Amino acid sequence: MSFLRMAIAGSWVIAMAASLQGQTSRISISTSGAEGDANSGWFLGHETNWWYWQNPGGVAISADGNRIVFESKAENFATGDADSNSTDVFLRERSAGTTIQVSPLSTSTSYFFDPVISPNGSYVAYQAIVPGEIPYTARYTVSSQTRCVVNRDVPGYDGLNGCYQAAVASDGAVVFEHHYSGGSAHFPTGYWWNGSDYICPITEAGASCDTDQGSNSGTACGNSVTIAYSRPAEFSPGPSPSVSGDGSVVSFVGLTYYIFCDANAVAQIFARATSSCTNGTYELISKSSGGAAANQDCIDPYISNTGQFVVFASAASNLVSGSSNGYLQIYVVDRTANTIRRVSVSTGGALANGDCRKPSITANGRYVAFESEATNLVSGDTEGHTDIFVRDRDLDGNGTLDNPTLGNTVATYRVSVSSSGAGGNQSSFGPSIAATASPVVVAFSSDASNLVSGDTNGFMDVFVHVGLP
Ligand SMILES: [Ca+2]
Ligand SMILES: [Ca+2]
Ligand SMILES: [Ca+2]
Ligand SMILES: [Ca+2]
Repeated sequence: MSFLRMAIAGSWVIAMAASLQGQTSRISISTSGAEGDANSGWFLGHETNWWYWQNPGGVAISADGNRIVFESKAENFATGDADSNSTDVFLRERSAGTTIQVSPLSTSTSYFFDPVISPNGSYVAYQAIVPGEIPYTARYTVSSQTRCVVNRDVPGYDGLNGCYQAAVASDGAVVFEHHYSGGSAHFPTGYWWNGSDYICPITEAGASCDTDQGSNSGTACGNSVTIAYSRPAEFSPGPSPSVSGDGSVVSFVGLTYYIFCDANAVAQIFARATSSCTNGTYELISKSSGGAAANQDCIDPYISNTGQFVVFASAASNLVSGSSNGYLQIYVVDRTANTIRRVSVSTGGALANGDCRKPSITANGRYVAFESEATNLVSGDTEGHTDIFVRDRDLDGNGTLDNPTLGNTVATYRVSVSSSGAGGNQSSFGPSIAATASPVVVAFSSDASNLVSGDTNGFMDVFVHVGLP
C-alpha cells in the first residue's frame, strides 16, 4: 500500500503523496474480505428482462468517495441472503471496511437493482421487482437502516405500470421515472395525457403534489419527484434522470416532440427545476453554443452535485465546432457560463475512435469520468477492451477550467488499470466519480481479473481507483 488511510477525530482522509500512482482496490467483497460468489456491478438487471428500465450503471459513489452502492447476485456478502442469486443492493463503506445488504433479505425471487446514493451518502435508492407487486422505487436511509417505498403516494401509481430509474438528492428527495399506460383519470391538473401509451414529461415535487393517494399500503417516503416521461418505444433507454445534490435541478433525456410540441424526434438532454408541480421551464442542455439542438440522440445525462454542470453522451455532429466521427462522444455543459465542451478527447487532442458512455463529473467540473471503447484516448491501450477514463479539465489546478481549443493543456487518463498501471484483461463499465473527493475516486465494474491480486472468482466485480495513474 503506498497510501495511508487515517481516521482522525472521526473523519476519514486519505493521505497520499503527490508523486504516488493511483491505487485500485476491490469493493465487491464481504466485510470479512471474501470475494463474491456471483457477478457484481454493471447491468445485472438485464438478466431479469427489466434491463430496459435500468440506468445502466449498477454502481454509485458518495461525494466523499467513502460509500459505494452496487448491485450483486453474490449471496456471501450478507448473512441470511438466500434468494437463489436474485439481484440485491449492497453498500460498501470504505472507511469502516464493511459491506451491508441494503435491499431486504428475501427468500423469494425478487430483484433489487439500479442503486444510486445521495452525494452526502445518507440515502440509497434502488429499483424493486417483487412478485405480485408493481415495480417500485425504494429508498434506504443509511443511519437508521430503514426502507420506504418512494412511489406509494404518486398519483396514478395505483394499479399501473410502476416506477423506474431513480436518482436521490442529499435531503432524500428521489427522482424517478413514472411509467404509465392507463388512462389519464388519476392525474392531477398539469399532467398531459398524450392519448396513447404514455404520459408526457411532467415533474412533480413535494408531498403537496400527492393529490391522489395510491391504493397500495406501506410506508411512503413523500418528498419525491416524478418524471413521467414518454418513451418513444418500449425498449428505448428511458429518461435516466439525475438530480443535483440539493434536489433543486433534474437533468434527464426527453423528446422536444413532447416537451415543445415540435417535429424533432431526436432524444435531447433537458434540465428543469423541481420546484413546480406542473409544467415548468424546460432548459435544453444538448445544444450548440449557437442554440441548435443535437442532431443525433443524446443519452446518459448526469448533473453535477452543484447543478452547474451536465454531462452526457451523443453522436451528434453539430454540438461543437470541429470534426465528428459518428461515435458517441462525451459533452460537458456549463449551465452558468452557457458553454459546451467535448471531453472524450486524448491529451493530445485526438477525438475518441469508439463510443463513449456513462459520464459523471465532479462538483467543481474539473474531472469527468466515462467509459469508452476507444483505443486512442491514452497510449498503451492495446488490450482491446472497454475502459474507464478520466478527463482533467484543470490540469494546472488553478481553479479555472481550461479550454484546449484555446491552447490550454488538459489531460486524459485511464483508471481501469491495476495499481501498477496494467490494463484490464477484460472490459470495465459504468463509472461513478466521487463529487468532492481529493484525490479523485472512481468506482466502476469490471470483468477483468488482473486489476487486483487474488481475483479468482471468475465473476464481474466492483472496483475503486483512487488517484490517477
Ligand atoms: Ca441475494
Ligand atoms: Ca481499451
Ligand atoms: Ca486551469
Ligand atoms: Ca472478478
